[in-house]
Amino acid sequence: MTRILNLGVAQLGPIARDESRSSAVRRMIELMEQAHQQKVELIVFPELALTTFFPRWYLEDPDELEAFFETEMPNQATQPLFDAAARMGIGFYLGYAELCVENGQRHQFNTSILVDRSGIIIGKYRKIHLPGHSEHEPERPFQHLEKRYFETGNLGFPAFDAMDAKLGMCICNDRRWPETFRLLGLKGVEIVMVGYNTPVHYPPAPQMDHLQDFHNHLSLQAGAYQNGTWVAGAAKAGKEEGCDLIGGSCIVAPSGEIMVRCETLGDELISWSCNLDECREIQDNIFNFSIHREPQEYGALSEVTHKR
Ligand code: CDT
Repeated sequence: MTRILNLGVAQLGPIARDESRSSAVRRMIELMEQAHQQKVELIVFPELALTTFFPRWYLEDPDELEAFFETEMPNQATQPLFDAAARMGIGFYLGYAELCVENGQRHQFNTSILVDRSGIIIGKYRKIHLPGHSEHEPERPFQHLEKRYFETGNLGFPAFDAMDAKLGMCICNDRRWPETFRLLGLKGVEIVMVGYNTPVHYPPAPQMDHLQDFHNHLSLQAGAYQNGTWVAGAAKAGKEEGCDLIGGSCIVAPSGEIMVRCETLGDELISWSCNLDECREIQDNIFNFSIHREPQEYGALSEVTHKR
């Protein structure tokens, strides 16, 4: 029997610095209710979806920084989202800033979780490709301090068997790296979920600003096609604290075609009935890895030193 999964992407408009998590969660539940009307089974929310994109500021006060992190999940503010998901029977991907203690060490990660249709966390991913810089660069109109505030993820690129599908996650900048999609592709993923916050203005190379939407879709579409997987990209979009973020949230088919995309820069839901068996049309043919890959020639890809 054909395997169809009704997939939703819930784009969020800006979240102000003083907007509470409860308010962001209320907005997400509204989108989840719309998704329920459309019989969505799995919904993708953005990266760092509970707060404003705080890496745009150099925060010297540790308490001020820590206030953007979650120390447990679910917690008081997010429990209503988990309850709504269980009530409606919708699984979800959610991005947030994670502060945890592992083996006696304190860690900060840019994290996403996968929650099943009964409201239970069944998967976690910690962002591996952290963009930006680690020191204050006051000459920039805004900072991108992910390298200062987060550690490189330590969970690899896991794939999860859930909802009768093979599911993978990545976060924002990860989507620009073919290695991300290929590592998930090697595990046979059928849907890759990715949340993002992408400023229109890229201070180190502003000549690229007009290409931000194009590069977003180029990356998502290439990742989908080259691995024969559905891809769902969820933006936090619009003018957030004076910084313009791209939208363009979309669902891409294994063929690389965008099947549906958001048209606004605000809270907006899109959905698509994804035929998971379409993955095989690519995975069994043009990108049949076991027949056509030549990994003995790819050694340099895993060497640690890069020279230009
Ligand atoms: N959040 C995130 O990873 N954003 C980056 C911005 C460009 S690099 C400063 C992205 O890849 O979209």
